[in-house]
Amino acid sequence: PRSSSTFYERYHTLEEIYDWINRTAQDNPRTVKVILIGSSYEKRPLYVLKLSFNDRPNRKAMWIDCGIHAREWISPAFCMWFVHHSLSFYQQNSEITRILDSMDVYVLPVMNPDGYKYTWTTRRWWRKNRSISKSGFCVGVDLNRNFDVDWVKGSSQNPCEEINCGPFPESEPETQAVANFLRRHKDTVQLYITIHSYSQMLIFPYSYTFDQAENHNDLMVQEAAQRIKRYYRNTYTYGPGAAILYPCSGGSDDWAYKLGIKYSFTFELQDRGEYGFLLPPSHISGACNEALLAVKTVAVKVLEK
Ligand code: ING
Ligand code: ZN
Repeated sequence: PRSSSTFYERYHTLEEIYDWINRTAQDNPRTVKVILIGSSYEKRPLYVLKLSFNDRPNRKAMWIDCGIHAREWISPAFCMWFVHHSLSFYQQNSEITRILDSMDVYVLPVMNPDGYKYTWTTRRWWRKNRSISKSGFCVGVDLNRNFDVDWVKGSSQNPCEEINCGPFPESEPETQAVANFLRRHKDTVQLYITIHSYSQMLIFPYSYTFDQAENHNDLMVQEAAQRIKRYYRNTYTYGPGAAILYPCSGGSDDWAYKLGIKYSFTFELQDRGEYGFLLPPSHISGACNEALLAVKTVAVKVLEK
């Protein structure tokens, strides 16, 4: 058997993640702040950690959200891994130092706390949030179909379905909280990353149309995929969502892009289907390290622009 795993190599309950958020801020009072950006349908807080390593004015910023989809447990685990790595390797690792010296980083570890909780207590395969439809008959909106971009095309208005886009754009409090925060910070946020699983893909706009993004060539992150291949021997595909996955509207990355955040990505972490959403804890470190390499690669690229 393997030697015992660390805190970051395990999956955590929602309560453990909330405790970790508070502890992380308490232990790093000069660099980490907790921002309450809203609350979920069931009134759980949506906390963002702001990492800020100096207070130069007009700093750039990047945003990472995790846990839009409840069953993708590697996603919140990645946000925790990323924060831990940033705090541990600032001034040790050159890339993370460079990034944190020039950018504030906003991290939302669990965008869908109600759904996440539900996967721990009741149904491991739950994807959506937990809002009750008007008819009262079905539960849950797919938050990654609820953003206000070409809303309803390629999704479903049936609340009983897995990819239900909700009754209207931004109908869900979780979507509103994120969209409002990004609207308020769009002048500084230059990079938007949302973490999903699984399939090992680095996706960028557009997903709602086959049109090419105006800075398509800048978004082609072959360098990130190549580095993952070289260091971790794992294959990630990359390209616009509509072309490499499936066309669909209401996604957060397309919405952030159209808001004006010109570097906008959906990263789909491990694996490629062997374990799928049930990625074993022993794979957390590998999955997170390679995703971290991709995040660092695109962040440095944004700084160089
Ligand atoms: N995949 C994403 C989904 O919401 C996606 C793919 C990316 C859709 C970008 C829209 C925009 O279906 C997973 N695994 O959730
Ligand atoms: Zn997802």
